[in-house]
Amino acid sequence: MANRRSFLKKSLLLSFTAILPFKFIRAATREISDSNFLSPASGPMVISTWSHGLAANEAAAAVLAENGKALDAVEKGVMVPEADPNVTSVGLGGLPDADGNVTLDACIMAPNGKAGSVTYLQHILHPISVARMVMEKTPHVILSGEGALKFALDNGFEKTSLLTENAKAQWEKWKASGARYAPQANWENHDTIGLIAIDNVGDIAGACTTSGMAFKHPGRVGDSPIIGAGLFVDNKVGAATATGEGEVVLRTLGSFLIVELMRNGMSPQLACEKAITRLAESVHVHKNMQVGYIAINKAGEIGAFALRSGFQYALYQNGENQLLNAGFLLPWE
Ligand code: SD4
Repeated sequence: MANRRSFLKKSLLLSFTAILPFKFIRAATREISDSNFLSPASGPMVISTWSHGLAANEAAAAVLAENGKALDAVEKGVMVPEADPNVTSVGLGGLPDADGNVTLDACIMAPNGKAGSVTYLQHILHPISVARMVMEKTPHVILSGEGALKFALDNGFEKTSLLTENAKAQWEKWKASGARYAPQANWENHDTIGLIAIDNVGDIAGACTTSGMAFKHPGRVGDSPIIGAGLFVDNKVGAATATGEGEVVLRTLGSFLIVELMRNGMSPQLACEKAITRLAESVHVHKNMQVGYIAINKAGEIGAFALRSGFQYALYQNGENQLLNAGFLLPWE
């Protein structure tokens, strides 16, 4: 009954807003958005995907401890796995595409709603910083491939070899096996980093960076650099970020969906669960498919959920940094 009443209230407001000028529309929609009534988080927080998120959280938290901004914190945070050769799914040391080239996707989103992204970028150690520069120095949101590389080089970034001996050996083994590309998203400690931070003034920013799926088709771009798919931030509501098989995150626009569900009053946990169930209902779920989401709302409540078991996330709060297991929808077959 209560649901029906709030649905009617929303419908009435929405049909009414169709004839109102913009200023009034904003006031009306604010009225029906429960999450706007949450009081802001007390103290800084950082949440990120997988166990490599622990070190990333530490770096982000160090920025926040100096009263730094959420935007600086998320960039500094994800730069840690980007530079770590032992993380084989992000930046340096990332597993290459089918041709043996390491190609990187990254995006960043600021509390003011601005966003920057690079896709299919090669030879640059910190794609997240190039994405930030796209946001801050250009009128664009996404730069891709050769154009993104040219932009980076023109702006002082240097070319680096990103293919480590280990990644090269894994690629050679894969090639020698004659295997065709098949998505395998749940390799322990081998996945995208998505990181969200809330700073001391309660502002929210997010960053997401990856080398994408190992041995992917050359030219392939995943969900991670696509605003609304791999990451979405709305400073009034909250933020969400994704890891796992990018194609299905792209087709269901998971991070945007989660933030919209939170805008309509859903908790981050329920919103992550809803996004996973929606995905499982709307795509063909194959036996190696994994997708994980994390989310946070303006009040600092968090959510995490995955399609399958094994998804872990790192949470930094009240000076404590811990690795947690997310709930999941389906067992591995
Ligand atoms: C992609 N979502 O490129 C990324 C890869 C990933 O766990 O997150 N793997 O599709």
